[in-house]
Amino acid sequence: MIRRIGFAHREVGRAAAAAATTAAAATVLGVGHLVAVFVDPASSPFFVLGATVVDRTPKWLKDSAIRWFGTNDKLALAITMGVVMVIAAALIGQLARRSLTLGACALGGLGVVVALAALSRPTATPLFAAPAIVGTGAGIAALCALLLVPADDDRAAGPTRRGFLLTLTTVVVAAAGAGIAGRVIGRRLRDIEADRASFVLPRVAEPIAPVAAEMELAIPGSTRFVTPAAEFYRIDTALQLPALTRDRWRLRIHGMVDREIRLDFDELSSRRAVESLITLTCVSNEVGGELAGTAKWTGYRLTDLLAEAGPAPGADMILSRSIDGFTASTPLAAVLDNPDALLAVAMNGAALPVANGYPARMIVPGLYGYVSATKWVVDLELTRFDRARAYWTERGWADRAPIKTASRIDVPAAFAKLPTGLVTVAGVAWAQGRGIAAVEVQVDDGPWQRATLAAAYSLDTWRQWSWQWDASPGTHALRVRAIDATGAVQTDVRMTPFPDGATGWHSRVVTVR
Ligand SMILES: Nc1nc2c(c(=O)[nH]1)N[C@H]1C(S)=C(S)[C@@H](COP(=O)(O)O)O[C@H]1N2
Ligand SMILES: [Mo]
Repeated sequence: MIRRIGFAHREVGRAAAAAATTAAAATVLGVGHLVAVFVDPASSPFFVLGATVVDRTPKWLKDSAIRWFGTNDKLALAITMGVVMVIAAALIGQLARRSLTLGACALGGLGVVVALAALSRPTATPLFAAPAIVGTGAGIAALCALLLVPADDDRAAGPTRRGFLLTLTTVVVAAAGAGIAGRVIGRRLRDIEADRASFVLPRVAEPIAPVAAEMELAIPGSTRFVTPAAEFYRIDTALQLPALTRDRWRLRIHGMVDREIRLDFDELSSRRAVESLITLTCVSNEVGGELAGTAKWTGYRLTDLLAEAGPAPGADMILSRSIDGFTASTPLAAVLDNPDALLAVAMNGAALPVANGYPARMIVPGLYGYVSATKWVVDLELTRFDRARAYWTERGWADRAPIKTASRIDVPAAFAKLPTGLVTVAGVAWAQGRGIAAVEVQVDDGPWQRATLAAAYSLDTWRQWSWQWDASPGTHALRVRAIDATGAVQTDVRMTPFPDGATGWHSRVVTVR
């Protein structure tokens, strides 16, 4: 005798339905993350969603997010996304409670949206859809396991609580397990830290001058002349750091050139290595902000690499591209014949940290990072400003972005309470390409007074300054401004970072008693 095996919809309450769909959504993400290990880390549904949100966020919201959360903006995004997903899953739960088919269709629909978003990532291959599709399949299966019971099972309408809770726990543990397994296997497969550890610093034929003692004022609380790699600011659009090992790295130089060039890391390493000490600055740095740092970069002259390709007449832009799809447009003139414009492979005598571009990045003195400092760089296309745009210039930021003169008070701290008498006021000032000639400090509406400058290393590095203040009781405003080596005084006109860098004098209020 043949018995038809059927299933019946399990009757659950609102909360249980929400829990079931949330567990199903977690399955989509967990299983998707595991599958992504074998496709590409960037195809993981969670990162696809995050990266799509980052790229589509309107500029004003992105700026506010950076202002509110600073460098925690990525954590804030992850939490917001998590909350939105739980709410969406709970809503689908109410649908699934009435009709499992409708619930499964809603989940499947979202899966298709994520798969399409994955396919439109800059580095996508057709396989990028796989994690979302497989993950969604697993999510729907989990939902069925939770909301269906065998039809002949008279417990369907009876005391199903224990069975449900057991299945729920199993699904949540399996989803988390898949996600964690994805992370662990992913780390093993692309053990980027092991790759970094085996990096050997290239031998530099002519080392640059060392940093002399007079360049470092060593005032407690004030910025050090060379920024340790671990303290270097980090700004990029990458939610997940690219894990690009040296053996998989390739550089292609193409476009308006006589000969297209392709290099692997070994071939790059056979070129002549050089060093330069450069202060890198982010255009998003607010007046008094911390998004600048100085490091010794080791690498290969961009002008030498470009000469191998032979830029065609008429080319005026290098469009550099990162493995993660980020692009920057650098004026060719800023690089040609500039011995300090580098394809850098090391920072302060060690391999670049992964967050700062391992295994290779661009460094061009005098230009804000978004138009010059592409990390994880794999492609240089020679083109023209009237033909191409880059990640941020497409979003309204300036095409040409030389770094503006800036000065900053590091000590005393904002709103510090100080004893009457001698107080050391100190900080840094930069005007890459021009050099700092003087720094002046003003207390309240008093006269501008010259600070003492540390010795200059080069025009392209910041300079420390300090000033002894005979502080009298009361609340005072300290203000700083720099004068560059062309004689231009730093402007007091307040400008926002958008579209080409903030201006204005940095000031701090302190109380003396
Ligand atoms: N691939 C990639 N490279 C990038 C960016 C990015 O978002 N992606 N941001 C640029 C910006 S805006 C700056 S200021 C510098 C910052 O470099 P750092 O993180 O090493 O300090 O990197 C540049 N290179
Ligand atoms: Mo930046």
